[in-house]
Amino acid sequence: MTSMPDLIRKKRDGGALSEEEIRTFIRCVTDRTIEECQTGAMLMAIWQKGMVQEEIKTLTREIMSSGEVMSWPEEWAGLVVDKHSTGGVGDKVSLVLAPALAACGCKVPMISGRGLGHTGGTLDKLESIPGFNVRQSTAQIQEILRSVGCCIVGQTELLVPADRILYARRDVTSTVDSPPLIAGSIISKKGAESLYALVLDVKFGRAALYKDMDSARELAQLLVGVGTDLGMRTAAVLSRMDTVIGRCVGNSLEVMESLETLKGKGPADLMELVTALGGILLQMTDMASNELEGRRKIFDAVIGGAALGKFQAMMEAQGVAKETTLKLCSAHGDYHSVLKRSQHQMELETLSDGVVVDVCGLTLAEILNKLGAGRSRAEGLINHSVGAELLVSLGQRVRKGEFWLRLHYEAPAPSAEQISHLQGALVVEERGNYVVEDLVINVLLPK
Ligand code: IUR
Repeated sequence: MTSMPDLIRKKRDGGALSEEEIRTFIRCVTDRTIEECQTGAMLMAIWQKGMVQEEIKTLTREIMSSGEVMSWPEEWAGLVVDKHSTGGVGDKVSLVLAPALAACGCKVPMISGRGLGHTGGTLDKLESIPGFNVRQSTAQIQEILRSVGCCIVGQTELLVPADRILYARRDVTSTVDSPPLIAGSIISKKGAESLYALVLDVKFGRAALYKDMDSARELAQLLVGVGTDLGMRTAAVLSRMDTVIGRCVGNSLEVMESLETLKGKGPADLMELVTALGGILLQMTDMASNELEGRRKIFDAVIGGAALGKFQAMMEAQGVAKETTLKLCSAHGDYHSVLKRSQHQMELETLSDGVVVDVCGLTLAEILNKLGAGRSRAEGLINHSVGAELLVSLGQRVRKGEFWLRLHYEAPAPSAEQISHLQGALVVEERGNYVVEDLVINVLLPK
């Protein structure tokens, strides 16, 4: 058998690893017989030399098989679906899409993540609802899918252990942004959910992992190819991520905005993403004869209230008291008696007259994370009530002194430097001409 230093050397020198060699590497990672420095060296070699398509497919399959692979009742054949997003600011699509798909008859075992870098995490958002338990065993997931149709949970201990180990090592060796490693990590988890169909929301722009559309498209093509190879119908959407999705950023605020959306009062950009991604999944499962019909079904499930009913049932199945879900789901939403509201709010004023031509999502997210909304603070604790509400829209004409942002914060108050940074996120031009750009740019279907 080839030794680990030989395997590392082969990749370091640009060689393609065989199936057997990749299997050996992943087995040694999983049973922890590899030295940590060897894992780091291999990750860096992969980051630098890349992998050919065959290697990436093998890597993904081996990571998937390092733990439990879920199985579903036969009568669910063709119904089990999920979506994955590469991360954004104010991205609450999952909270609306999972119940909307369930309302259309799909089974959605949505395994989500926590915030990463400046991007928010679906699990963190849901944990701002008192009682919501994201830790569910495979048997519990199956039971919730049987009774409700959707759940949003964290990765179980038994699922893809190799990814958990590799992900932690990537984080400390600056090897997160490697396409083969990203594909191996994302698709292995979806493969272990034994999905029939998967849609990927690959974002590009200033607040995304990939800043330009071409590199996002390359990643999307890779993910679609690897997902298809694992036997899932896989499609990808490329979507713009420069500003904020919807109007709210921050965990509790995003839950409120999701509930408003499920009551038919959601922002247009969020609805566009939800219907585009859901429409593709309904088409792939043959529940809709084309994408447009799929979009319409998702739209109706949200606007007609069926998705809200599923969200309420999902919350109860995942531990939230009925009394709480009734307050959240009632027509006028008694949100503040349930979701924690920050001690302090502050409105920021526009500094000049003109047209809003940009609101930088990355700047907002970075400052909010420093104020406690995300995981990047040293203590690592999240303050669910911290966030911001956008009070203006792109293209809107504003007057100097008009409020454009409501900041929700806890003591200590944001510093003058942080406020000035936030003010820099808003771009107002006197004779501004804002051109509305499509949010969803392109759909990649398997070849
Ligand atoms: N999410 C994942 O699950 N894996 C990754 O590598 C990235 C995001 I980047």
